[in-house]
Amino acid sequence: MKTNETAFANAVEWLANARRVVVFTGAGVSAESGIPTFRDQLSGFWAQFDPAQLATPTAFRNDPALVWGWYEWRRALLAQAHPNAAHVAIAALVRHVPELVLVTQNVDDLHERAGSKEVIHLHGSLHMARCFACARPHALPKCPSPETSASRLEPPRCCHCNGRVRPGVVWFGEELPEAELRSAFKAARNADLLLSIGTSGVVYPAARIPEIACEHGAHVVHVNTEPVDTAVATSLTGRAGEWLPRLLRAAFGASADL
Ligand code: BJW
Ligand code: ZN
Repeated sequence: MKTNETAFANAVEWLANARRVVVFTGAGVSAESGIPTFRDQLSGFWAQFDPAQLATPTAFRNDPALVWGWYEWRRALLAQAHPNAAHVAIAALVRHVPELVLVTQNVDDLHERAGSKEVIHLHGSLHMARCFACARPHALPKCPSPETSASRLEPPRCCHCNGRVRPGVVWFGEELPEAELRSAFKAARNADLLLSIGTSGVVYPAARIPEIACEHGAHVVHVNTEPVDTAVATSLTGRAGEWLPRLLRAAFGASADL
């Protein structure tokens, strides 16, 4: 693997000359905003809860109050969170490259709150809910302040069919939104630079996006607190909130406008 210095110099040059950039983000981009990631050993959601118990349609069928309570707790946590320096740098990047496509696996709205427009959400949103039975959308009330831990909560009922309301996110075994996935794959095929920020890259089909970009000749740069072991991509090891502003300033100088 290349050192951070060499990797950084390469990343700066690629970014400064890039025409079509894809930024692909995962839970790590929101970690510095206080939103737990999924798979970090100490703080990740999965360290406390078994994902198979919470992020599947079967889990919701078996114990809707457990699942709804967990998502409401996360929604409350998000309401108190703010975009961090990584979200801000990504939002600023659009002013410096001819084409930028932002694709996120996250169900939070921190990219939008930092100023990014047209964010492709592959795994849905915490703010969209729908009926588990008839799929009609359901408006969510303002969320309560977060308790110290998630607690059980009965989901609301659909006003059309009285079915249970479920979170508008993509669970394991469910299809990703077709148009969003198609747009993301297309952008990856056309990219000359792909920045993969704060994702473990283990969940498919989203994890295909950096692979596709690489297969089509793009430079791929991973920014992650853990070293990303890859022969073909470049890896910047450390926090996204530190690397991204540095990268923009080095590529675009004072006009980086962060
Ligand atoms: C920092 C940092 C800092 C920390 N700075 N970095 C091929 C092979 C094997 C299995 C499959 C396959 N294709 C499909 C599957 C099955 C499955 C899957 O991928 N399983 C694998 C886990 C094995 N995929 C699916 O089921 C998908 N659906 C599907 O394939 O449907 C097919 C179908 C076809 C026809 C009919 C029906 C179906 C759906 C996947 C949905 C994923 N959903 C979740 C939950 C969303 C809702 C919610 O939020 O609760 O999405 S799971 C969870 O993982 C969430 C995330 O978006 C996703 C990715 O996680 P992410 O973002 O990478 O987070 P972490 O925690 O893993 O990583 C964080 C990283 O940040 C770490 O690396 C840290 O080091 C780093 N970090 N702080 C920089 N400050
Ligand atoms: Zn309904």
